[in-house]
Amino acid sequence: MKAGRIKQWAVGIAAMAMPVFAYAQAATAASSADPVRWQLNMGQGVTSQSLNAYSAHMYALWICVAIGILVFGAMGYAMWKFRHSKGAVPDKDFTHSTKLEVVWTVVPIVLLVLMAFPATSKLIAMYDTRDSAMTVKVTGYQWMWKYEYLGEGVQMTSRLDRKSDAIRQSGTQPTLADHAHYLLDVDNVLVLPTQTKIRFVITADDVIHAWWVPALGWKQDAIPGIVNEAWTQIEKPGVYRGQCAELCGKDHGFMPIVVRAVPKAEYQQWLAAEKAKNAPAAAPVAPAATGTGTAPAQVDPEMVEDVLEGTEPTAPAAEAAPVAG
Ligand SMILES: [Cu+2]
Repeated sequence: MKAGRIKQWAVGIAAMAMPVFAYAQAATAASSADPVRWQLNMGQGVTSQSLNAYSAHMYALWICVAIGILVFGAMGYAMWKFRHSKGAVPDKDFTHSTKLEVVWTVVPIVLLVLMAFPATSKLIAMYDTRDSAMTVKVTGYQWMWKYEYLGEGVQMTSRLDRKSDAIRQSGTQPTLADHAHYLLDVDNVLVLPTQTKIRFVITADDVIHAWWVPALGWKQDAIPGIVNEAWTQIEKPGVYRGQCAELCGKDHGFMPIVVRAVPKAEYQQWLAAEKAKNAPAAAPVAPAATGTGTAPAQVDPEMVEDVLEGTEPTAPAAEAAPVAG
């Protein structure tokens, strides 16, 4: 065999072995949600939805592999067995075979039905947002995200981290050493509890964006005037990164998403700390009803705390306000 022929065979065999490499990689890729160098297969993610997507994908892939082996095997066999040098003569009278036509129509239909059944049940589960323990409202803006923990009074905006922003504006080509997560870091991460069914309501304020974290297994459009739903239940703690997945303007590539999933207890601590941060430092206690020009009285922080906790009634305004003279 000539060198060129050997090379062709090598490339062909390597290409056919791709699914096997991808399969072999699956075990290592599962330990991290971040993509790895030379990763061939999709990630398995950290939710039931992402695992569903992964298994549907592998199911279809193996069907494709079987079809590939059968079709290319039959072609290879025919080309080898009935080659010209061995005196093979083409059958010039053959036009069609009804039997074969039925087979190559029915077999693909059966395969499609076999794939559609599990895919449909997984898709239905994906849209079932019932019985969620909490709701996070996600709003897309040019070019950042806003997260509101509904009913908790906690909200934040999340935009590209300063370091990525500085690098991108400097025009230099960053290396992994400059920034391990260049353009995939934010100032405020979305903190979520693990083992909890979380419902998302997703919308946008200006143009269409899409909220996408691959490890969660779905993406959802964020459309102005429309509220889309999605849900997740993250199985293991970790940091999961994503990006806006809808071309939304010149800085579309600079509105990453970072989810930090933590155990439930840690999430409660974080939530309490956020609430304390958001609480007004000094509630305005009974301001003077009429403008007397006097400075407001010094507020007792302990009393403010009691008022916030509801153990101390606020002083009636009439009592605190000095009589205007
Ligand atoms: Cu966007």
